[in-house]
Amino acid sequence: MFDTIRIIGKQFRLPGELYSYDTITNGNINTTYRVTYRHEDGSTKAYIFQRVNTVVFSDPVKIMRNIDLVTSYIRNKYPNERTLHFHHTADGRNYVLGEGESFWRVMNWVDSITFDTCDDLAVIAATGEAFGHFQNQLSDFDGAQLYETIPDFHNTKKRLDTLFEHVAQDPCGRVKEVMPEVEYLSSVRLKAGELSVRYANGEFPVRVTHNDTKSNNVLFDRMTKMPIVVIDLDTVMPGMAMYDFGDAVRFIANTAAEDEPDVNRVYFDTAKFRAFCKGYIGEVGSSLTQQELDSLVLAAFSITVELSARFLDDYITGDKYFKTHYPQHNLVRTRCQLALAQDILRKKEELKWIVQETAKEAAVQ
Ligand code: GN1
Ligand code: MG
Repeated sequence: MFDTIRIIGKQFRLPGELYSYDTITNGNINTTYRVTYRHEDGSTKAYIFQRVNTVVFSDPVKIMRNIDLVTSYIRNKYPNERTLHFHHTADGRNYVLGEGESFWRVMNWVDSITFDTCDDLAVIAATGEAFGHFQNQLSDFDGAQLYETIPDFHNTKKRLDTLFEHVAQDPCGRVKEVMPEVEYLSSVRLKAGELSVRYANGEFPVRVTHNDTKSNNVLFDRMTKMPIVVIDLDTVMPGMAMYDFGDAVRFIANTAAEDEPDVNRVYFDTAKFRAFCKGYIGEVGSSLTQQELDSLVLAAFSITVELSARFLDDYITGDKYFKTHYPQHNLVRTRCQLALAQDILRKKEELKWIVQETAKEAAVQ
């Protein structure tokens, strides 16, 4: 790996000598390294090297163009804010091809911390602010310029349709192990697909959205615990604002990890939800339509069901999409997300009330 990284770094003309690297393990798709170079005077500089998964992202050159468009737009509009900085080759490309058609990009490493799980309500509110701010930053960016990285990425109805097609085909003979999960998903199919159908019918504004709003996609300052920048721009595409909200709370308000094997530990934490709402609605509340606001809780449920359907689909079709760390990893993820979805449904009236109260408070401030 050392040699591979050195060859890639050379093409980006990084100064100094390659010194060390380690793997960053929290992505499920791309492969990410933190790489350090040492300069002649003994100082060091760190970078993020990323090998893009070209099975999932079939046209990564276009993704890099999207990222370029989005980051330069934000840089021009907010010159004093931190944006991601990607390196370029001598001929001006922000990527290089390595051995075996591998696709690499390099960005500056930002000294920061990220939160996979978090109990600090102030940090959760700040995460809401960061994603809300990201949405505001792109509120007048023309989404038509963007290549659609993965079509129907958050089309929950289609995700469920695909799952049930694969259940019928049962390509790996695993469906018999997952009948309770399939039955539950079948019982909530219509409800979970509702917002994506209404979006396709033009009932909600088309916004430019992040589409992967896990809390670990916000970099925080180690000392102040304030957000520095939103990362992972691979799936920035036109979409529904409330799905960004929903995906974020799915992740941050879970009392356990996304792949917690003991479903008795999996709950939707209403205090964390309230904290995220405060940050997010405080930022974007005034620009959301009433229909969007009214759909935030259903979006949280829908995307949690969507994730369980995606994990289950991957499980029954042979674990080809998400990285797995043990044989039943996708099934464990499925069950965890289903437990979470059920809890969201149980608490939905309370959650809707929290949204309304937060929106009222944001409006009077
Ligand atoms: C994938 O690789 P990562 O962690 O950024 C996935 C998201 C899922 C997430 C679940 C392109 O994101 O949609 O929500 O795993 N990204 C893609 O952890 O499918
Ligand atoms: Mg991602």
